[in-house]
Amino acid sequence: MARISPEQMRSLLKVYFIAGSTNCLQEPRLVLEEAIRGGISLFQYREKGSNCLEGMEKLVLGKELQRICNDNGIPFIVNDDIEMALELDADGVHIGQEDEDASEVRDKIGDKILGVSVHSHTEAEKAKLAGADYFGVGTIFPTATKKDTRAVQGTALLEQLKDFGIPMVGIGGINVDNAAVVMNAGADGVSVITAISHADDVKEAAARLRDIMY
Ligand code: TZP
Ligand code: MG
Repeated sequence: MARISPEQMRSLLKVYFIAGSTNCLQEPRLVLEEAIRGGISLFQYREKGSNCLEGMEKLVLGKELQRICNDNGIPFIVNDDIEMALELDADGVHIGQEDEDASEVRDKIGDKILGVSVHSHTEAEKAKLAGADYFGVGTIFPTATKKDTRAVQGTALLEQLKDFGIPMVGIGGINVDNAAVVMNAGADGVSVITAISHADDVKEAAARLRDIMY
């Protein structure tokens, strides 16, 4: 398989749902199925936080969520855990600045999708050189989901990184009320945890985000 094209990547980033067991108010499989019915374009398995699954349990849930994605034609991305991504033969990985070096990760995963979180022009330059397929840009708005986030930076960095020509997705506190602001600043899509996983109606929440993106 060849590397994903920027055009394909941009369309996958539109409604990028990220979740693990600790984010979901209902059974994670049900949440993912509903989110897919609502129209998400990409899914990231991010098993983090207190009481998150580890070891075999983490792997088993990953396999189940991956199967749901595969059955529905939604690419499955793994957060941080390169070993697990390789073991599952996931479609890609997403790493932050505190994780393994992006160039090394690119070497390990071959042509799989590589997403890198960036918080500055310098980090973006490095990620581009390492072969990132997309940038995760944030934290855009305040969020309660990730306790160790960098400073909230609004949409300014999205504007600054447009010229890199690398597909970009915004992250952090994004919901139906502010998603359009993120898109207007130059993002190709929005990545959300709470806006979908905590919604009373998960399918409708995903569908409403999708409506904004298209
Ligand atoms: N990285 C920066 S903010 C964030 C991550 C993983 C959490 C986003 O979660 P939410 O609930 O969509 O604000
Ligand atoms: Mg990470």
